[in-house]
Amino acid sequence: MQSRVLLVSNRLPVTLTRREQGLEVNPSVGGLATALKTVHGGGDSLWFGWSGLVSDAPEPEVAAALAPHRAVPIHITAAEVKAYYDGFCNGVLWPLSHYLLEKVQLDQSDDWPSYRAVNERFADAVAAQWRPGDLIWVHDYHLTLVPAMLRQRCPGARIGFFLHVPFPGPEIFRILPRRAEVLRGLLGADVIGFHTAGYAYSFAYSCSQLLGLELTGDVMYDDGRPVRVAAFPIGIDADEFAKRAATPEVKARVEALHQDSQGRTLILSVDRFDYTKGHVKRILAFEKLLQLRPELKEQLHVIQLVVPTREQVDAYADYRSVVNELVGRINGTFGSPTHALVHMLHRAVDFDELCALYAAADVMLVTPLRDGMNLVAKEYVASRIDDTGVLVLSEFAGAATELHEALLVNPYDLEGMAHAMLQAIEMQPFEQKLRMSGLRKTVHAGDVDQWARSFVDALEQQKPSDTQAVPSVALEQAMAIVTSAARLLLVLDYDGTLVEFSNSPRAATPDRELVEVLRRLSLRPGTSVHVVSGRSRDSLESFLGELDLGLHAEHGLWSRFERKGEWGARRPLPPGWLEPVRRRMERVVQRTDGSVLEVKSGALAFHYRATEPQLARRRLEELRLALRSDPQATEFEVLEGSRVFEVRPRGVNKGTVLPEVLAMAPGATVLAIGDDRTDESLFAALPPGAVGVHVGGGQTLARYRVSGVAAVRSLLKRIADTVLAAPTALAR
Ligand code: GDG
Repeated sequence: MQSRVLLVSNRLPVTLTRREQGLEVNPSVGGLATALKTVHGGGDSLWFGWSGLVSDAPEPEVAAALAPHRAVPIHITAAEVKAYYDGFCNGVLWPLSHYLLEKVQLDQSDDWPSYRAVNERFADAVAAQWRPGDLIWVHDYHLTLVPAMLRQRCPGARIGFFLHVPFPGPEIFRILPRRAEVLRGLLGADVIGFHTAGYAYSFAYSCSQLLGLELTGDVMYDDGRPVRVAAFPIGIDADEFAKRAATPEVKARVEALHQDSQGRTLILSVDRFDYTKGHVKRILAFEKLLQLRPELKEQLHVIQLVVPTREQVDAYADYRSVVNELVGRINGTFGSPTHALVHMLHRAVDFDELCALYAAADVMLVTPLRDGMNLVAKEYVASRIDDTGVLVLSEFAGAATELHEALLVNPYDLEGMAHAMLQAIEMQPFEQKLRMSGLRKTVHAGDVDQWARSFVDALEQQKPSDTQAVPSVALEQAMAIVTSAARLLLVLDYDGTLVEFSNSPRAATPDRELVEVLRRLSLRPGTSVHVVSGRSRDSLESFLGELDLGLHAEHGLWSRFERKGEWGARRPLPPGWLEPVRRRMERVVQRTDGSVLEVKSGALAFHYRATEPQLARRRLEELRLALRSDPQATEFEVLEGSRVFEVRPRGVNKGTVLPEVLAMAPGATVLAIGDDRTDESLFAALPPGAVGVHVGGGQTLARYRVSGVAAVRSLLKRIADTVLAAPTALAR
């Protein structure tokens, strides 16, 4: 890690408390502070976050108390604790990320404005300290808007975001009314990290479904800027747990715990007292086990360490009373005056005590209903230095994707869980060893240093986007030539260039702003405007037919050179292969939700913008294979554009239009703009000196690049606004 890192998270690694004698500073409890120890430990980093104190304005003494910890406080008001923290973070995003829809509180109108305001405050504070070369690493669901806010404030910054909770399935995420803002906020980052590939996939899917963005490999282009979306499973400081477990102090505590258990099997769970952690189902499953095997009540000793959390949020209070009642019921039914079966410890313990509990427990139950990763599972494994013990792990914890040798359970299946508990209790030492040694290897190999390093490396490697790499000065110079040219020929693609993509090709109609700029350009002296599109004649005619433009449909198969002019074809039509291929593609569309077949006179386009990406991938494979072996395959070619799979006559491409339109405007300066693979043939056919502009990211033959439709329109407006002082009469 070479660069200075600015860490940004809701809470700081230290917590302040007001005492009579002044401010007291204590380390914050929780995984994040430990996880980022290597990044914040020795180096030249700064950490931005809330100190835990409530205040209406920044307080200089708070900043002074935190300065030695290289921590920068973000003040939070009492109203914001309610609306931002308890409300939108923990009343909406937290339950939604954990699939607990009945707990999602969407009825508080202040929550979102407060969430946005606090995110703004974070972004302002970070931007004030950011220097070129710094890396910014934002953490978790409290701050999803910060990356985009920072991108606005420091456009050249390298920004990473890591989500510690699950990214829910797209159909769950869609419920969030502010879903698009949240996605846009995250997309301000260069690297977005998740615990598992599954969460990364859900995020990418949501971006595709809600914003129309596509993931290629692990990169998504947002307005031309590459955003890497990948899994970086968090680890723990495994060596530290192993080292502590071997100390005489911890060993003595383990011995004492064994004595307390009087030879019984010790079953442990450690979690914040949070409804996602699955206490209720776990206890019910345990009750089932006792009903199944009542004799076990004498042989077992259960310790549940429940760490107080979010005590102000209503849903938590209800949850706590349900759990406490259940434990009372079990102890009442199965316990005896001398042996309370289930012990609840309602407090945090110190690190040695935690290691001792891990090292003493014969069985560890980690059974959350959903969990981003779950560090407790990994900590238990790292503490089992003699390779004994059994981990029972929920398949809905991110850790389950790595810890294959655990006994995986579905926490909603009480009977299944009861059986897994029994299997764990009865597991023979040789099997324990086999499983635990495998788990320990995994946990040590992917420890927290490796996690932090791999994320920071990914961020450091992220090159500035192509958009930024192309010097805007160069495009400026080219535009100066374009706007001052006596004769100007504009050759423009339509979808993705002049208008944004929409789920149905029919819906991408030109808006008033576009019609107006094209009209002004068409009237501009010395200027000819041609739109070259993959669309059909009817579609172009209905969208732009009233304007005095050259229109070229089906990638140049058809052309109309002036308003109300006749359309002429460059090839005889229809081609013989069209009908059988159309029937085949129609059958595919019938079986593919969200897809549309566009039938043109000489081409067929399978649009799958609204199709579930994996299904689309399967259908494309099927089509590719089928068409490759078509008897008339030499007559047509397949062109894959942005969520469109097009079959068209071989040798017809947008570039074939150019010689004709150039002949009609001899000596003109050419400006060609396009976003898609189909526009590359246009760029390839440009004469020397022409200005080719590619819209968005990815490889291109064009010499210049702009970020998106809005940027194209602003170029076109500039041309329309620049009317030459002494226009020459020109052939148009
Ligand atoms: C979020 C995600 C993800 C607990 N009790 C005591 C104590 N702890 C420590 C544990 C562990 C941490 O707190 C809890 O981490 P988890 O991962 O289990 O759960 P969350 O707090 O929900 O964390 C989660 C994590 O972020 C990291 O990305 O894994 O999925 O929900 O480190 O040891 N520590 C001490 N005494 C206690 O009594 N000292």
